[in-house]
Amino acid sequence: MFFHDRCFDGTASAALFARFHREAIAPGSRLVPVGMHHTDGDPFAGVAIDGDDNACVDFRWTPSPRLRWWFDHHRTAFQPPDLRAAYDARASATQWFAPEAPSCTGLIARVLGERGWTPPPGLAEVVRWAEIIDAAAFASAEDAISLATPAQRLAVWLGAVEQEASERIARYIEALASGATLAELDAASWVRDALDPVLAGRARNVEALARLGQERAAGVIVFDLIDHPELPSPGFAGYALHPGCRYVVALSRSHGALKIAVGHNPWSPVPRAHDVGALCQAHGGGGHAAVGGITLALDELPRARAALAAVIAALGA
Ligand SMILES: [Mn+2]
Repeated sequence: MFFHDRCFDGTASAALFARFHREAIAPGSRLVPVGMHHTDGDPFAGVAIDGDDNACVDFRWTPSPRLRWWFDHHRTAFQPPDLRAAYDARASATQWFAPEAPSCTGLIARVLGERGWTPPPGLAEVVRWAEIIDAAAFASAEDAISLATPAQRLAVWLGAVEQEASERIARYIEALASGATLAELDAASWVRDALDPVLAGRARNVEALARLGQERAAGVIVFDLIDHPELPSPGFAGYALHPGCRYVVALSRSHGALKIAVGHNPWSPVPRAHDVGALCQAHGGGGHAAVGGITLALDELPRARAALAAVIAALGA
């Protein structure tokens, strides 16, 4: 199971589809989750697609005939773009692309629901939260950065867990697929040991971020965190700190990579004028119309800085 790593929607999609697969396709099958990241080039190069059955959720399409199941809602799902023609020509009955879907988890739930399969209550709650979190469907930036619910805390944990990250994220997916609730996972010791320090440091981090955000083009707030590896990418906190901004762009060094995160402020009075995912794609990344990212290797700082400057210029134009 290939899934969008460190993402609430990606992991929720993996758990939901694994549950369906186990109930309806191959009873007793063992799930092996493989986290995927948006990078330039082919993210599947050198990746073995060698399960007895193979699925990819909330992540790019690959033309490998070994990939049977596929669900995605990223506009940049086809890279290079001519893969779209190959996907359309195949017309597979087990692959779905819905760029208008608020979340991939919601897309999977809808497709399977139309075929008569409904998830157990714990996973139904995960679907509801994926629809809210992936589409930033919160009333305000303050609501978005609230850590009042297990789902929002787990979304933070997914982005922050460092030690044995792939094992723990695989354990999280398996637990959700097996019926654990978000509240149970939020209370689990193997989640709390990484989550509690993040929650404790959150207020301090927001204060530090408040000092670092700079308006580098009209309505474009930039957080350059290269010299602050202790700080997380601001996420929705960028909009809470700069309520009037149009876009937030952050360059950070985390999880062994350089990352540029780009987002349109969902609560901005000014409508979005750019396709953020397409802009990121032009520099080796990908994403959605309103949110995107570029992941580069740690030794590519000059390239990352050039991409950052180009993104700022494009958004400010
Ligand atoms: Mn998604």
